[in-house]
Amino acid sequence: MAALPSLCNSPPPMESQGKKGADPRPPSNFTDLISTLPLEEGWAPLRIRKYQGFWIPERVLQGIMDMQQNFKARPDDLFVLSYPKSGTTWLKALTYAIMTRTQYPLDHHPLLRQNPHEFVPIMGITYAKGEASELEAMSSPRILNTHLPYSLLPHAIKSLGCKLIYVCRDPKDVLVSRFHYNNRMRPQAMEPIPFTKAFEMFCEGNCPYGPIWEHVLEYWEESQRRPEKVLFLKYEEMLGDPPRIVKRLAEFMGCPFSPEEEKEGVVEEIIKLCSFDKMKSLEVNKTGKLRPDFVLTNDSFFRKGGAGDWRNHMSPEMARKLDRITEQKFEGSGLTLDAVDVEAAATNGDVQAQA
Ligand code: PPS
Repeated sequence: MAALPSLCNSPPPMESQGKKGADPRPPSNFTDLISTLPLEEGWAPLRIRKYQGFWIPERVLQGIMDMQQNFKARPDDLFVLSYPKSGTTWLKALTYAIMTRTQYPLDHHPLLRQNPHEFVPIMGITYAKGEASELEAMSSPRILNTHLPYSLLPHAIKSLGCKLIYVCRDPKDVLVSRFHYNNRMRPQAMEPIPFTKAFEMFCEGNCPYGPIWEHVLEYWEESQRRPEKVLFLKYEEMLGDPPRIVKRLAEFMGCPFSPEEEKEGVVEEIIKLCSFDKMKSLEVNKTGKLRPDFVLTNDSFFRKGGAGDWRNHMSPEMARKLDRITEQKFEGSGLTLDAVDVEAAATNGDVQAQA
């Protein structure tokens, strides 16, 4: 296999990175400010607070404020960004597999033993835990993740011109995914959130990291301004043509597939390794947990996959209402969410994530 450019040569997996345990630096104290921010409790057990225009989970807010002030970006950092439940886990697996493809045989890859979130840390949570030193201990090039909108990213990420990859998804499926994920977080004694209530909160923008439309638009506009630095992907396009997206990702990351790799089927191997069915079937993703204190097991990241599950949750009127909001918000931006493709595929049943 041909030698790869530097970005793809040397990222060690998280398993060998950094020390475990709390950061000796005390996290900055922002609690007074946080208690004054507007609060939404409808997604209990999550509490979300409106901070700089977006609803951020309270449990990570202090970490995010700390990160905004103190995160030290490196020019070769790569960021995986998304509105939650839009395909983050998949994109993490793909970028990590692409970047490390010459270090590990794909049939013995670390992604077969650990969840993708372990290789691409969620920065806000790391800061909230007081473990920022773990990020500093990672060797370059790092792949890092946050659900923050573009306007709330630490300034250094923008000023250093780091590469950003954003994935968006049909808001109707994002809502359905969030609805199930959130209900799994609830203790048994708590009634599930009724879907109609989740729908209302989502439409109002009162949803973790919402409003979704502003979140998506900020990255879309930045991708139009700086296409060489910001890659904007759609989950439905990833489902529709994984080889094209995987090649596009590798090019953007600075480590395109060589003709030999393409001939050897490396692209297809990566797609298979990161596919929904493969990831869901792995023991670590059936029973494992990201951290002992995390309430959910890893299987909560692999629910159903695919596009169109909103049909099983929403009336046509609800879907039309949500689509209308999306159209109005995106009007004039040049962004569409390929409703036609999804519609067409949905008439033949849901579009399923590839095996
Ligand atoms: S999170 O919690 O924000 O990181 O969640 P996120 O990964 O963004 O979104 C979860 C949804 O993505 C689906 N998923 C996948 N789809 C296709 N291929 C792969 N490999 C994959 N991995 C996860 C997952 O099933 C969630 O969607 P729903 O609709 O709930 O099934």
